[in-house]
Amino acid sequence: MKLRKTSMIRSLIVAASVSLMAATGAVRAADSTAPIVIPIHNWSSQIVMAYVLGGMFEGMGNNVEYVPADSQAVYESIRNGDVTISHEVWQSTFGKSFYNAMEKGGVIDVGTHSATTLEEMGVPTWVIDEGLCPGLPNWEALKDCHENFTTPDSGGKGRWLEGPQSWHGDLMPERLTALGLDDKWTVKFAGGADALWTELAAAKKEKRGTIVFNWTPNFTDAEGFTFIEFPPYEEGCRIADGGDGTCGSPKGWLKKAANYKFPKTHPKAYTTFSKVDFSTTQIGEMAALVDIEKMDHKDAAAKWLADNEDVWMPWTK
Ligand code: TMO
Repeated sequence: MKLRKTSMIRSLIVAASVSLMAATGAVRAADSTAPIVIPIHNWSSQIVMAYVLGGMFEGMGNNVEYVPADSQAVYESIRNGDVTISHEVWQSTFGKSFYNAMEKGGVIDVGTHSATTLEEMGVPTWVIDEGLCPGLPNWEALKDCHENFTTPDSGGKGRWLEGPQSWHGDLMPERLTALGLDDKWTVKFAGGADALWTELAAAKKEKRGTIVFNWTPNFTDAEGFTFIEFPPYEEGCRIADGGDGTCGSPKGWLKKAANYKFPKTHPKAYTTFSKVDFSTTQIGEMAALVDIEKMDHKDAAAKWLADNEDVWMPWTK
């Protein structure tokens, strides 16, 4: 009886000290001095947020490296450890690459921002107010208004100005064909996001119709931009996923991803990254600092960090 009690107490003590060691181990573990590699893509909020997160990590004593990266191929780079994180995984455009990399192993889901997303063709709202395509935002209105959207390079068809082809490949040309609109409309790809904003400004000045690819959260939320409503998105509806390709984009999520070793190599930075959660307004602000205020991305990030300590400081604790 006595012996039994002693051994019970002993095993309790062992259990307690093991969990104490685990707890202090977790608290004491220092982040590796190896750099946290943050990708830089080709739209403003992503670049500003890269420097916002980098600034937070550096403030915690981490080393940070920024690498320009293709926004689709980056998930393979995260998987093999060349890149550490992705802080703006947009469902419509990158969901497939993200899940493909996760399935191969090496990429983890680090949570979802509060902001919900939409990446879709649309018009500045004044185009609707001016009656340049009666019936918008319903897509069927496009059957009857292409003459108001022709450009010198569009061969008499209405033009959709898509983002860079690196974002969606042939998603939009395939959709035009699937909807039976390709005899009246054609897709041109912008060289970069700036070309979309230049087009919005030019069309407004010339009071001509324009249809461009855009997304929310973005700086354009504040000015009034209306996304076209296509047949609803369903899993597998795109040509690339075996569907008929008529569907629009999902009202989607915005996630964070990381290499699976990040929680081990940089436990503090990982914990901070897991708490990072931006709203539609905050992401729109980051884009606006560059695309409206014309600030350099790094200066915009420094300003955002200075103005929003109450938002991000608690994440680093
Ligand atoms: C990924 N993007 C925000 C450009 O659609």
